[in-house]
Amino acid sequence: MLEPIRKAFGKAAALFSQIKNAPLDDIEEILLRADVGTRFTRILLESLKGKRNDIVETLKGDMVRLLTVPKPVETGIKPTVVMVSGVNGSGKTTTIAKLAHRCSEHESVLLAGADTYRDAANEQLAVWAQRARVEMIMSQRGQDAASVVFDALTRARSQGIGTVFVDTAGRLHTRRDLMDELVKIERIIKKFKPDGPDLNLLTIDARLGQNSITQARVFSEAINLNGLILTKFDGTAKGGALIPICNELKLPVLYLGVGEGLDDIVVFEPEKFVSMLFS
Ligand SMILES: Nc1nc2c(ncn2[C@@H]2O[C@H](COP(=O)(O)OP(=O)(O)O)[C@@H](O)[C@H]2O)c(=O)[nH]1
Ligand SMILES: [Mg+2]
Repeated sequence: MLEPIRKAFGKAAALFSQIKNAPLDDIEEILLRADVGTRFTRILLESLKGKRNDIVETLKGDMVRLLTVPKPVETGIKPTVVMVSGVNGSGKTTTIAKLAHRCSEHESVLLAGADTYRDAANEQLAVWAQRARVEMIMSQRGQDAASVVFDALTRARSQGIGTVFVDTAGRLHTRRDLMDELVKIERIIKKFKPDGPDLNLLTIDARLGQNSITQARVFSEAINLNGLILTKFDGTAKGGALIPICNELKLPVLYLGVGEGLDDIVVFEPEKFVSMLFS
């Protein structure tokens, strides 16, 4: 894999690579330190009992199995709609810029700036839109977020745009009004796409590890999420937390954010991920 990605995995890999030749007690401690969590550490250790030689291979196989959650199937009906939610600072806007940049290599892209809550949110997205060379629908602070999405989808349909990315305001589960706004945005999207957004994604700061699960659950109860993006994977050793996160939420991890630049995102593939952890 590419050097920057190898570097991004550095901290997590430094931990997992110690597993080779380690006794079971040490493996347990390493898994816990990697934030695999007690439940899944127990599951993983169970199948290592009595094994001598193929410990790493067994563990890798089990981890791949635990990280494999079916991914959403896109309908192919244009425009493809990608909605991104998550708490403040979890990396929504940056992630949209990265995905839009990738996507714009093969089709037209429109960004909907539906974060109408925070000052300067639109300006930030606009800077990214320029860098990624994609179109954007701006909004005013305080404007109805759902109406921005409506405008974006109307324009996308009339202009035959390939993919629309919807950037939303960061919110905490304590803010009921903001959670309601997400539900409303989802409803507007359903007027254009009866099944809802093709990708309904939640960004999670990987540095939070398992602590992100409670927060994430509030989102998954309000809207129909179908995928996760773990951001800021660079600079965390908590790579093991992906196992409890995707299993507790029953959602696949689709991408990992590995830096602040436009190209710093990788498609999540369980086999590759696990082999990077042990490299
Ligand atoms: N190191 C690192 N920083 C990231 C990543 N994704 C986002 N960030 C940073 O996290 C901060 C918040 O990101 P932003 O996209 O504004 O979050 P939002 O509030 O959810 O829209 C910014 O400083 C980003 O540069 C990532 O994958 N790695
Ligand atoms: Mg933002």
